[in-house]
Amino acid sequence: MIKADIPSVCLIISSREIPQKLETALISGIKWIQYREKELPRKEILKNAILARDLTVKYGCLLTVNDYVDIAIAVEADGVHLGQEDIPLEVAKKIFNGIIGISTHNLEEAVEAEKNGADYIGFGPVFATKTKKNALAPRDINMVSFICKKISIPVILIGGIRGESLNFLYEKGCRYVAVSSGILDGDMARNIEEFLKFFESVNETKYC
Ligand code: 3NM
Repeated sequence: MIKADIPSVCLIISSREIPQKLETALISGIKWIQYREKELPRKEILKNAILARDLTVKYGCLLTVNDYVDIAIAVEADGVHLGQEDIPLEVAKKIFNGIIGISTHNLEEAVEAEKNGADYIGFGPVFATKTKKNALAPRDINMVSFICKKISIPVILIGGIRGESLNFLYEKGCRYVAVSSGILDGDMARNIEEFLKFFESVNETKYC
């Protein structure tokens, strides 16, 4: 996996968004979906992951599954996203041949994930979020910036990111974001356009 293969914008959805909001997002041009479900039994998660896989294939979009390597394998997802409490990266690598991302919240975790061969890291929360239960406090922005520059695999910033945050975050070194409420709340098509256009324009003019 090389940096250029990962889309700049990942939309995080739960089961509530499957299938209607998911399809709206796909029609609006989203190229990376993470399916993240913390509440339902695994059987239900599997059913929804199958639906999400069918739709994402139809629209040529990457699908990563949060937490569950077995479900990612079963639905032939492109990737799996693992938290610090999930099965270790080395074990996931043995059984899953796809993109593996790791959630990180400090420099130590970020360096460790890169060293162990993660394809990308998530880093956050950058801002306050209501989407994640028991989220940590927003990370120091200088630390966010340092991580974006120090880590050489893609650093996907997460937590409370909205369209209007993008200029600020870009200046701090951000090249990838994972977003839930900042896209799902309000006019999804308009929000997605704002996110995609931002990264299109910076990739054309400033990215090196
Ligand atoms: N993980 P929103 S913050 C799923 O800090 C998740 O690791 C986070 O949703 C972390 O864009 C977060 O609505 C929530 O804030 C992202």
